[in-house]
Amino acid sequence: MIVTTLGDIIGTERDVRAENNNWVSRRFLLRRDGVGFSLNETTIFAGTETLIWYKNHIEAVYCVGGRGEIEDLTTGTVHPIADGTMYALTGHEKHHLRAFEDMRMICVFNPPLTGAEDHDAEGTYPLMEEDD
Ligand code: 9YT
Repeated sequence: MIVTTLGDIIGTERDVRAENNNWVSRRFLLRRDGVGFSLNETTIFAGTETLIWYKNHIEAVYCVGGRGEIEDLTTGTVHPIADGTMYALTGHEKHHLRAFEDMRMICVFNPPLTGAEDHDAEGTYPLMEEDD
């Protein structure tokens, strides 16, 4: 059994801040934990817009606080996000994520993140061969 608190993660290598300062991701479960997916709590900061395109991963996101929207760039559809909204990028949809307030998001990735992934210019995470 793995039992962890947010306080255990803050300030460690599992506490990853985007280079563009749009978000911070606290990575509770990573590939090395061996459960087959990764689990993060991400805060998307108010006033930010982030381009994301997970070509190599499926991500499911459950919002537990704050307000924003996701624009599916494959269709142009904009979906509001608030506490209680879930979205799953089942088609690797390229999207814009906009936060009107700080949004707390619980994020699951398959395949699991390995450690320190940050978005590249396209908003993609590489498929890592080795754990960080
Ligand atoms: C919701 C989302 O995709 N935010 C970007 C960060 C990502 N969830 C992560 O690495 O935790």
